Amino acid sequence: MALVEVQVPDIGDFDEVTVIELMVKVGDTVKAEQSLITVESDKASMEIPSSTAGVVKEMRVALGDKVKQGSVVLVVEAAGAAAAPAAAPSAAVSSASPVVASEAQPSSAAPATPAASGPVQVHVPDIGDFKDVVVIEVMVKPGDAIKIEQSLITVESDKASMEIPSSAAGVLKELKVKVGDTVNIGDLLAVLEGTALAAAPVAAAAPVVAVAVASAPAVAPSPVAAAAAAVSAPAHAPGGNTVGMPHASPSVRKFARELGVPLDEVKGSGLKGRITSDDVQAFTKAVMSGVAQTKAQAAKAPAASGGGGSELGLIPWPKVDFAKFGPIERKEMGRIKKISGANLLRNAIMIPAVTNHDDADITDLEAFRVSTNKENEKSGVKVTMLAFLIKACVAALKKYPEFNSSLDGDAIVYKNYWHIGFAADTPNGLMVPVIRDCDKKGVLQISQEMGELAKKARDGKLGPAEMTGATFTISSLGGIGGKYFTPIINAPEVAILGVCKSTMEPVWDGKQFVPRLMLPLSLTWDHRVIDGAAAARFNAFLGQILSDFRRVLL
Ligand code: CAO
Repeated sequence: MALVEVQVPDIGDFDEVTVIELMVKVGDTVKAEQSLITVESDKASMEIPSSTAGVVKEMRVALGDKVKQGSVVLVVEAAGAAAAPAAAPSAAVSSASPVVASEAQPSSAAPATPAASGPVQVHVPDIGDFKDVVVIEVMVKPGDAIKIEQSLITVESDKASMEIPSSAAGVLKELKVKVGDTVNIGDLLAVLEGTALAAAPVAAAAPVVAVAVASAPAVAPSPVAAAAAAVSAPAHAPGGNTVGMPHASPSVRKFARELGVPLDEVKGSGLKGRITSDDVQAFTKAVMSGVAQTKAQAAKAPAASGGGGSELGLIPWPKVDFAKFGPIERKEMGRIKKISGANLLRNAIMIPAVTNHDDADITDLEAFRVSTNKENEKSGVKVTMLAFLIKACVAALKKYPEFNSSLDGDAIVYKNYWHIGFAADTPNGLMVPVIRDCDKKGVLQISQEMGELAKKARDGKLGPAEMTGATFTISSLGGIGGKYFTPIINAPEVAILGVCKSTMEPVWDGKQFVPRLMLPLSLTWDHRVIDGAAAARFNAFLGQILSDFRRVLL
């Protein structure tokens, strides 16, 4: 198999262009005419296609390199005579010189009426080989004052995108196209109200910035490529045009369109902030995994911000100018707060949740915990009340398995494993690390794992596997204070236990009031799966275990 050097073909007037995107890498199989790199001048960006099919053996250019006609882009091991139309590398180059840049000659079918006043018609100028291009963006609106050469619309074929400039100046009276229309050379685009502004001189009136063409199976250089010698395009730097078009090549735009990705929301990681196909993929993954939202999703889903809500038939969230009432400081919410906010809202709205409050006598357990910690002082592992609670909850979950289940359509899924999540307060927001197989672990091991996971959570180092798979969650505010609260169920779990600070209270023992250390418990449960009697029994059983921990063994 022959090694073929793929070179930069005739790119018209452009002397030296910068490589701004590498679209293939060593080892990739490329098709003839597949785009290999994107280059950019100050006027246009172009995708350079491969002259031959095969496997990329060597890249000869890097990001930021300057290239010109004849520069070797890469070396391809040709896939065979049929796939490599050229007999020799040099011939391959000339056969693959499909670059369309710009052309400056106004089309005879695209006249600009040079009127100083009265209506001025603006037509689609000569756009070379392209037919039935789609309007993908309209950059102006009626009433706008239009300058000569100001871009009016962007059109796109599957190979290139182009901004169509105005051939005259004036106030836009009527726009004859909309997004989604297909247009051809000579089509009427807009009518400008003639003003004192001069109409465009013909030579400067119909420049088209042709952006990026990846394939043109012409054996000879295409006529438009030849016309590129006459480029006099206005300076619409592809990434920095005045209308805020995202900086991306046509193939990336097409890719984004196919996936339904709003390109203006994608952050470009390429040179000069250019959006690459990897960026589009990463954005898609982030949205699919729930890490990010598109603006449209955010507008629909009333996440933690309290916006939206229209789908529930609610009145809109109040919009208040707080600054009117006093000084304010606005801070965007962090990523974790946004994600947990959206989850909490869904869980609060979708689950018919009820909370039962109860108290557990932990006087003896606390005494045992304190003495255990004294004995274990040297081990460095501090036994916490939460670790005892986890163990006690596992016993209650085993006795009342519906609390360790999930709803799946009309079925209840009972889990024969006991992974317990615990809410951890972190500088970035609420996180819920999960301790697995708590039925198989002792209180010491649970305490140790809890300490490690809580530290990881605070350091923002928890992995996804450490936050998933819980069957029941405990949210403890015991170290902070409070009496009772109503925790929100962590779906798809069906119950959560909230714990507050234990306090010494007078408890009637049948003969007298005695001081006992009482722990406030708040159990929230999903009424679709659990009923009130079961919840009361669960709490009572939990209370019994906590007051006499030997019951865990039964
Ligand atoms: N009653 C009284 N004191 C308690 C207690 C309780 N129920 N639970 C813990 N304490 C005490 C501990 O004994 C410890 O005291 P010492 O320092 O004297 O030993 C102190 O409070 C601090 O405990 P801790 O917070 O370090 O340990 P923990 O095991 O109780 O909690 C963790 C660990 C990660 C759950 C906790 O740090 C945390 O983040 N809590 C907040 C959870 C939260 O935000 N929940 C709300 C979710 S809904 O928005």
